[in-house]
Amino acid sequence: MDALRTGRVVQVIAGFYHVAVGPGETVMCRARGRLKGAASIYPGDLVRVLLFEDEPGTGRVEEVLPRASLLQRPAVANVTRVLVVMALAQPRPQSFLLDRLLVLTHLAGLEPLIVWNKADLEAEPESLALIDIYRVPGYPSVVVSAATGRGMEALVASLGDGVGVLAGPSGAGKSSILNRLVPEAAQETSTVSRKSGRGRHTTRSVRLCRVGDGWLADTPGFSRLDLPLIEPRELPATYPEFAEPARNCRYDGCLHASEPGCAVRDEVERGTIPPLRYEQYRRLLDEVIEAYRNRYR
Ligand SMILES: Nc1nc2c(ncn2[C@@H]2O[C@H](COP(=O)(O)OP(=O)(O)OP(=O)(O)O)[C@@H](O)[C@H]2O)c(=O)[nH]1
Ligand SMILES: [Mg+2]
Ligand SMILES: [Zn+2]
Repeated sequence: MDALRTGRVVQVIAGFYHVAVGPGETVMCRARGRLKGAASIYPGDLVRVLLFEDEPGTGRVEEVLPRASLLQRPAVANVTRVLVVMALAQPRPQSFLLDRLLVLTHLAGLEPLIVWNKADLEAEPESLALIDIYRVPGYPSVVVSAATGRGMEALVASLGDGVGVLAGPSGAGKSSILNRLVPEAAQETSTVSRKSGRGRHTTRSVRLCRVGDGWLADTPGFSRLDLPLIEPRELPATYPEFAEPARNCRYDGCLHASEPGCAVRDEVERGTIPPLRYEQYRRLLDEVIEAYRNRYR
């Protein structure tokens, strides 16, 4: 009798679904006819799989269990945490890019973990100061080094039994962190890039790696990041440290820009909200307002 099991889709390649059905046990599956179609099953999905006993290691996806969330770019289902990786040095951390990533994470309804990497290197004082500036309730953070292994337990602990994706600029050390945690992943990555060389495949498929009790996926880095089109009033809600003071702003829907009686600005003056965070918020707000104004163009 063929057995039905629940598993986690860890990779999707050319119509084949690699499904982890037990510790170290992955089966290659096709999907049942009615589930077919490019967009119906994603890495991170929990699925019911029929294991073919006469062909060990293979099976068929019978059903996709209800999905808690679907992250776009990279398309990963059921993500519970976005690990936003920034190097403390080489390259220097980019706090405005970090803000964008944090806003995007919030808009996707997901929890971030700020990962300050390359702690083994000497960093500039302004870079190190960011660790404190971003110590905001709702933004847990860890200081790590993929080179030495420092801080890796904390990172794994924050993942728990959930699904995490590594996000961040190119060169921050996302792949290095994953390789540190999952040495087998390193081998595969290096073979792939050696083989494909310069004419690299742009559509690299996402793969979830087992990390502790959870799953972690690498993503390609970037140097710029646009926010989706949102209404300006949606932006302040993505800043956790604004939530409390915003209740005391004189006007409902205060954008904490130049409105009179803005309690968020009071906190900035008092120093409880770091000026850098606020100034960058204003820059991002201007950008959002501008994009919103031009939305029909
Ligand atoms: N000293 C030091 N170097 C690191 C550390 N982590 C990564 N690196 C180096 O930084 C460079 C970039 O690391 P990657 O892991 O490729 O960075 P990435 O974020 O995956 O970059 P993309 O794939 O381009 O997005 C490599 O030369 C790594 O060896 C670290 O903790 N300490
Ligand atoms: Mg990488
Ligand atoms: Zn305000």
